[in-house]
Amino acid sequence: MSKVVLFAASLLVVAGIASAGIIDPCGSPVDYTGPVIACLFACPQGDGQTYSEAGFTLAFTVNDLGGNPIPDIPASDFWLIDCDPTELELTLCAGSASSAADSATNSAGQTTMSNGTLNAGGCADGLTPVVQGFLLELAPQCDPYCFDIRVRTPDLDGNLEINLVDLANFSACFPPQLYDKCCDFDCNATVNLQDLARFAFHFGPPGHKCQ
Ligand SMILES: [Ca+2]
Ligand SMILES: [Ca+2]
Repeated sequence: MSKVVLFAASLLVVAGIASAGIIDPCGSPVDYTGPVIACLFACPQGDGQTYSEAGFTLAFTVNDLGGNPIPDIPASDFWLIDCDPTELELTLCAGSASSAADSATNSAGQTTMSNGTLNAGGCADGLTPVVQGFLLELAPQCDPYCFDIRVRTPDLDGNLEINLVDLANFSACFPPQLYDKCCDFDCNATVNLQDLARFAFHFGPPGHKCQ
């Protein structure tokens, strides 16, 4: 073997070591199971719906840049963010601590999100899963996933507390006022007594806040 070939071979070994354990965001598929458009009712206090109560589950397989599964990623290293914060805005309690996977990844690099809640205020029309800061991407085009999960919360101004400002905002979208999708907590295209009941349950004082 020539010196050049040996050098190239050692470079490949080093590159292999360097890529081991580094998440490949485009090589780590996420399977969504649920309705075509899901509706998740969330609250900063964390007493909104679980993902399974909203009818959906996300199943993760996390691989490294060499295509090998990454085990033992802590559940708390998974979270969800707003796909499109330009139109609507979701506010997360303590950022990445606002949501988590059900468990650490297993030996196949797999875990799910189904039992947890999203502890957040504001409003969103889609969610992107994040693992250790990497936005996971749909192959082969490698654009971040944006799952059609509508997030509705009684914290209408997104300051992470349900108070009189939110009551005023909710009153401003309750009939006969104009429809506002962020006040439609069950995403059934109307704001009615069911939505009011949900608002009332989460309304302060003492207020529902991040824990
Ligand atoms: Ca608020
Ligand atoms: Ca409604």
